[in-house]
Amino acid sequence: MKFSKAAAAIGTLALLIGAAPAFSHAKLISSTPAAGATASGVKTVTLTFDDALMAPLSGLDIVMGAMPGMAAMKMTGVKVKVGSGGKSLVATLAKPLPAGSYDVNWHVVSDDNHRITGKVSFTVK
Ligand SMILES: [Cu+2]
Repeated sequence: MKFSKAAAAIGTLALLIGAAPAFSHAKLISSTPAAGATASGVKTVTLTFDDALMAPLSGLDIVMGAMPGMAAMKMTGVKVKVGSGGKSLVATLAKPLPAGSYDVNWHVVSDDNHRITGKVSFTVK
């Protein structure tokens, strides 16, 4: 009798925990260009997450990879905003990215206040 009450309590607790994640940290779902892709004429980079982002605490840098005779270089003139719907970061460049390899280093904060970071790499030809 006691055991089944305890089991019932644990079952209820498990249900509550299972239902709890109203707050969760944001996960990257997709990007344009996609990770590992080779693209051309890239003037916009979009990262799409599964959760609404806090705009003041979310952003990204686009870094052109090192090439013979040239160190890695953070691209300037990049405007970053949270896209309509609140779940994406949209970076707009003044001109299309030159040929090279790129890392997009991103950081986002969503409703659980956790700062999540990651990297998306792609190539421009
Ligand atoms: Cu979190």
